[in-house]
Amino acid sequence: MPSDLVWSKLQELRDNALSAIASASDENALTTLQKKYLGKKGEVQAYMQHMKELSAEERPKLGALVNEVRDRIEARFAETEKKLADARLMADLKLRHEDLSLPGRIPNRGAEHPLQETQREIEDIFLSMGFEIARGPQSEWDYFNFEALNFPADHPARDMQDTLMLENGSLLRTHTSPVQVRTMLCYEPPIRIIAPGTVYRRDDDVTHSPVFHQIEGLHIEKGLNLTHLRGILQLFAQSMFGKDTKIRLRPSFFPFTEPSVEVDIACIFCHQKGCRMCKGCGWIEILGAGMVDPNVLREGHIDPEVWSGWAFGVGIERVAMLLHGITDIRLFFESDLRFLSQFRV
Ligand code: 2U9
Repeated sequence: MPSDLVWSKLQELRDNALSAIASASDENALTTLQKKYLGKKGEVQAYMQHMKELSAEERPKLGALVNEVRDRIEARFAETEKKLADARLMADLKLRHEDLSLPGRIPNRGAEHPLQETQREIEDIFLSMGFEIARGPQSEWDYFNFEALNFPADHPARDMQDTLMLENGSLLRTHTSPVQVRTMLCYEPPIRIIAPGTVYRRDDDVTHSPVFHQIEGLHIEKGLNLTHLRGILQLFAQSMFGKDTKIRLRPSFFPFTEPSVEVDIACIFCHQKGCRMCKGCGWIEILGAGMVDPNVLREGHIDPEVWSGWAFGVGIERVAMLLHGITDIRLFFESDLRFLSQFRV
């Protein structure tokens, strides 16, 4: 074929192909056309056959022209493919009666429960000071919950009025302290742990729930005294309630600590001017603590002549109630979205 004829035939092929592709009615027709024009045995490729009929200087020109025609056809395929896909989507949407001009439905966003958030914040403070998290069972033996913790046999907490007993002779732990007893028995000192978890007591009013949550801490090391306890609890109170928070230690009594203290923070609501939250006295109780009783260390196979320890216990609900100004503990357990959605960040 003379070269002029090759050029014009090739251009004709290009124009035919471009208009055939543009008017393809669906994706199947498009596949057929793709094979017809761009397949290995397709019409564009066939022009390469004419190479040998051409002179040496015409050959690269034909090559370039064939490439250009193929690129144009490929581009038209891509455009048409997208046009057909969009049209199919629109048709589908029409069939499903979807109106894209309607405003979207915003899904309900979840959030961390305020108790979970408070627990995590307390954990983070102690983790940053080198404490590790320890956990244990919620059904416990009397030994780990009371006996090892120096509770006398006739202590009222051991009574069924105060503790939920299970049928197999075990009980629902009334504090997370059994976790510390188990840790002392399993690990050599020094020990630096916090024990967060659910605990159970026969209590039910606006500030007490039969199921609540605690974090207890235990630090056993040589030479510890009440000033170490005070320092750590001061840091805890400042991290939790603000860097200017003052604390105060008052003498108290727990069977497992000697001496025992109750720890107050200067009222975060009235700054000690006196209000309903601090009952006018300027201080709010947040936790109990003390030096671990030598009897308790001995139960944990730790020699009180060599090691000393301090411990504390804090109610997570109590901290969360103070942080958010909540006066009824039951709100935490009712799963009412009007309450919970207020904590979304
Ligand atoms: C071991 C030794 C000592 C943990 C302690 C308290 C004081 C305390 C209460 C706070 C509010 C319980 O949730 S609450 O009602 N806890 O006052 N807890 S010292 O002492 C321990 C624990 C384990 C082996």
